Amino acid sequence: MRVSVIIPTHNEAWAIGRVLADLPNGLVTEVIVVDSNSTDGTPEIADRMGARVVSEKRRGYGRACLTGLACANAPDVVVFLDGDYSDRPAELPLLLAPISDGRADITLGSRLAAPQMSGALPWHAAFGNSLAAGLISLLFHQRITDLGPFRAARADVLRALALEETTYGWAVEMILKGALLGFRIVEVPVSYYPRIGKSKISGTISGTVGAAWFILSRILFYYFRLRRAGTPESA
Ligand SMILES: Nc1nc2c(ncn2[C@@H]2O[C@H](COP(=O)(O)OP(=O)(O)O)[C@@H](O)[C@H]2O)c(=O)[nH]1
Ligand SMILES: [Mg+2]
Repeated sequence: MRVSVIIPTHNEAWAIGRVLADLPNGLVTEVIVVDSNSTDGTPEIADRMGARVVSEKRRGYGRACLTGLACANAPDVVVFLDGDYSDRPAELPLLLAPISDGRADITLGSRLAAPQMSGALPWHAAFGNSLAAGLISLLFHQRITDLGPFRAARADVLRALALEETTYGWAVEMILKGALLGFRIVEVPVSYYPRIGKSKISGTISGTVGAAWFILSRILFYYFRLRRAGTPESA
């Protein structure tokens, strides 16, 4: 199984080395670090450690993931992982197992499924993620507990989803479209630790407001699209 790991980074020099060092040997075919304008040496460290570094000057979390996806070299499975060492790369096999066993098309690492490391997720992020996951469970009948960034999917499934969210909507687009198209989404509990370095998203006001808006609006957009599709057209 060819596994490509995509890591978006913006100034993660203190963390990226540990993230790359902890990726399990032998499981990963290629590692792509998609860097946006870091000024702290992140791309140089990633390059020294053997990752393929792709520069994406346009900011946006989803944009970085999409650029990485476009650069991946014939993967069977694509893994998305943050570069801040909050998730543990050593837990990658947990995400791959349901896919390689043929039980899942998409696996989501949930930080909220098991008792959480205290303080690792800011309270508003834990609340927002639980709320969004609850809404998705209710409206899409797709039981999830979190919208975590550490996730994996079959490459052909990702192609079928035609992902296009370039910012915070990335967190939900894969899940909502995956559920609508009937793909098997399986959640696995992962551990989560306080990040190294400074947050670019949930630790900022603009990131928090932007994420809340995009996530909620996308959930409602796809829900109403689902309802329209399920309602016979009136003549
Ligand atoms: N390439 C790229 N990476 C980004 C961008 N914004 C955030 N990241 C990276 O995305 C990951 C998640 O961001 P983070 O600050 O940890 O968000 P948080 O977990 O919500 O606090 C980290 O590896 C960041 O360096 C961006 O605009 N471009
Ligand atoms: Mg983070």
